[in-house]
Amino acid sequence: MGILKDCIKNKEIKGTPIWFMRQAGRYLPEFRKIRSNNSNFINLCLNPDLSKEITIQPLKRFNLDAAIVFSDILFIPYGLGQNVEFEKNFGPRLGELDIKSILEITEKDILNKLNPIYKLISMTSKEKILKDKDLIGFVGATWTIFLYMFNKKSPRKTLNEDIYNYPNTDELINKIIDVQKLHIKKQVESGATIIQIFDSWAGLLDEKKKDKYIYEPTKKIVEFTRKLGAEVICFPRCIKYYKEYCDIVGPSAINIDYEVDPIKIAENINIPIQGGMNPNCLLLEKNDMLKNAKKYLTIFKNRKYIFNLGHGVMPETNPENVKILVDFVKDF
Ligand code: 1CP
Repeated sequence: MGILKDCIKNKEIKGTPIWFMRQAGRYLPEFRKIRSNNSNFINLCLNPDLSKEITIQPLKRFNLDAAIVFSDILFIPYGLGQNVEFEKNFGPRLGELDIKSILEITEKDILNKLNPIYKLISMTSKEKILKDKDLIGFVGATWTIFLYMFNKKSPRKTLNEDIYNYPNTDELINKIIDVQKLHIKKQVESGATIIQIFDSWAGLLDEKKKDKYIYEPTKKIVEFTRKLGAEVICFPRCIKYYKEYCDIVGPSAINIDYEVDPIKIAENINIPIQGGMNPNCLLLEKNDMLKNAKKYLTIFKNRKYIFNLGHGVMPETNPENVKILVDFVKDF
């Protein structure tokens, strides 16, 4: 456990904790090397030796305060028996949504599929490089998982509204919640100290439906996780109701996207804040990048703030810029 968890728990800490979403991945040549020899992304994630190595790669280069488990939110549909593949230049492609077999699948079957992830977490948590640092486990939020399972591919910018008429919505949502809880419990037992909940497509939901699809399920997951003794960071991306979300869902910390005004967030939300800066800033010339970082650090200087981005690191990012940014935040 490290300063990230201390910051979330409102303890006195020195400096600003920092980590990045997608800190492991295609912008790192050492990742591309492993990836080029492992064309099947699912199998790569389910290989604990390789996924452990990828998880700690960014910590070998940069002075980060946490590692995030190298895995994917789509392991929940995968665990439920829906086929999941990642296609080059297309993204995820999911198979038929066979509701009958999904509702019948047992915990034992699910764990048989997901056990390599817990082995990866357990192995990674024992690495020396993580001493006094946090290991972040994660799940996709119920709405985002339901959306991928229904849509069978990335929705990109538009929602297929037929999702609201899916006949087995309640049963499927309850089943997803069961697997989310199981997956979180196993991650925490294996050594994850913090859980992040990614609701990447929260912004696509018709706001009038947020109680059913976002608040009710996410509140359950957050309460469950906090009872396990882990802290929960929620990232409901591109919503316009962050304050109400925090009040109702009750996460330990909230990650903000880059569309929302950080000044308003600082004024209205009292829990620790994470992220915000546009990942494109890492593609700018050094001084412009740091000017943007300074803006976030200044706005949140009297608050518990975890430096991160408003979405994941872009594949085009120069690792040298990441290093400059991390050192700048650490010296600020
Ligand atoms: O090499 C490749 O082609 C695979 C690219 C890749 C990677 C590196 C995918 C495919 N997933 C991941 C890892 C991943 N995914 C992590 C690892 C840890 C880290 O952050 O370093 C995490 C936390 C995720 C979470 C994830 N997967 C999210 C939530 C965060 C977000 O980006 O909004 C989502 C939506 C996914 C689905 C997914 N996985 C991969 C792709 C291409 C997508 C689709 C994104 C989309 O629909 O646009």
